[in-house]
Amino acid sequence: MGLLSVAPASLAEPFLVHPDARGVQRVEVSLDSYSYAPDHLVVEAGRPVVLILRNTAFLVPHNLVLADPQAGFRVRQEVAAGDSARVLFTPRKTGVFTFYCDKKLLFLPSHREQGMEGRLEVR
Ligand SMILES: [Cu+2]
Repeated sequence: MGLLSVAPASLAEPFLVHPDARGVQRVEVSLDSYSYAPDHLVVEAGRPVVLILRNTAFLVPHNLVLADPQAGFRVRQEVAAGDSARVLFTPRKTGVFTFYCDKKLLFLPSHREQGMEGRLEVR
């Protein structure tokens, strides 16, 4: 186990989401405790994006919050442990936007504070 190393999430390659034949940019994102994979998505502005969120954690509910109404996002999607959910939006503005999980148990740091954060890069 000690010999295997995994790159920290923040060093992962940006994941380029390619539009399908209908122009939809569909990507599956895994939610685990406490990370997203991939955690750096690159999409094009003006085309619909579909995020398929899969919570692969054991027992721990997670969510994805991506809020910037001017840019076309007003996402707040809960995903129960072992469950999946689908989110659809069309980014209108280019830029780099942060998404995160705001779950938190009393007295414990939030999931975001434990590293559950990612970036949506709109080109
Ligand atoms: Cu979480």
